[in-house]
Amino acid sequence: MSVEELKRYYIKNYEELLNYISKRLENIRIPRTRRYRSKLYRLKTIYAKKIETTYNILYSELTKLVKALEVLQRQNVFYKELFKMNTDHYPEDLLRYYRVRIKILKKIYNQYIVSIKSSTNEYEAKILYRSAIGRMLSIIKRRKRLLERIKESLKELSKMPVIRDDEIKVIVAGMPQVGKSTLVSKLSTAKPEIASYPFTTKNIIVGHMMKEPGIRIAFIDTPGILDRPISERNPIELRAIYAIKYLADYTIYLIDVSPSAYYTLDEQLNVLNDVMKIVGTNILVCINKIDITPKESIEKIKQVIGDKYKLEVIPISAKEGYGVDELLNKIISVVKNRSKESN
Ligand SMILES: Nc1nc2c(ncn2[C@@H]2O[C@H](COP(=O)(O)OP(=O)(O)OP(=O)(O)O)[C@@H](O)[C@H]2O)c(=O)[nH]1
Ligand SMILES: [Mg+2]
Repeated sequence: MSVEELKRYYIKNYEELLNYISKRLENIRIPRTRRYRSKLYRLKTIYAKKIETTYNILYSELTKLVKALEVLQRQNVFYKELFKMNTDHYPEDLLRYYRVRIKILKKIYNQYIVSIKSSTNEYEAKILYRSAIGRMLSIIKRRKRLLERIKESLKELSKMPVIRDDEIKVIVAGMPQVGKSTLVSKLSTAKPEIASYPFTTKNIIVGHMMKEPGIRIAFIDTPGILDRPISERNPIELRAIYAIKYLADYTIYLIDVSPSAYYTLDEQLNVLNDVMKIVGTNILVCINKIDITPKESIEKIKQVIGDKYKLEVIPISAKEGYGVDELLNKIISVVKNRSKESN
């Protein structure tokens, strides 16, 4: 059961649904046979058919939505939090809401289908018909903006990588352009896009590594995070923050202090602070791009971070591969200790 399964549920928004329903209603005709000789009877039959068709479409649409939300509800909390970010609601709340809507829809349908059949003149039948369609549609129309957001969010989530609960999740985080994607591609099977402009990576990307049997590590590449308050962060940065918050078993924080670095050390340490507010000291700092960084800078920064944060620092070059084995060994030893502790 994974988020990929959400692909099976294409949710229509209000306008799409309305279009679909009106097309279907247009095609409903009753032949002028003897059976329908009475004009009233003929009209009532058409109205009843249209009410029934509208009901069936709305019912199956709402049922599909409920099923999709049930799939989402079974996923890792990470996806549910992203969904909450996009829609302002957790799947469980919406499940409750839409299950109630289905009940209301049924009630409206049952009520009108009876009264339309017993209506005694054309005018009355028409009024009943219009009111039935209007009331059934209003179930969805009332919160059409919400429906749109649900649709978009489910679509987005269905494209996200699948994260298994049985693997150790190592998040690679940092400001834009520090070399996160380069490192993840070195460490794992993932082939993320690498480029020399910020925000190249817009989604989380997962690559796997199996160094020893039984140890399955997922390296998770994340979008760059800027040095600014959480309320100003864009949805792309928030994906990274949510991955750190809800997925990380361990975090690698990359910094770039090479002469070509995009951001100052202070900015990068501010973001490190933000990340540490989430994961505590469950984090390892890597100074990346040591192939183009002066030795003195590396030593100085190692010391600053060691003193200030009491964190271990490993200098690496993700591109050239320097220090990458050491980093991997470090991660594996942390992971092993962790699984010993939890046994
Ligand atoms: N010299 C050198 N360049 C590197 C190293 N690691 C990454 N780069 C370069 O830095 C640039 C950015 O690398 P990415 O891996 O795309 O950086 P990122 O952190 O994923 O960037 P965003 O996805 O935009 O946040 C690319 O041009 C890389 O080739 C390194 O160790 N040494
Ligand atoms: Mg990247």
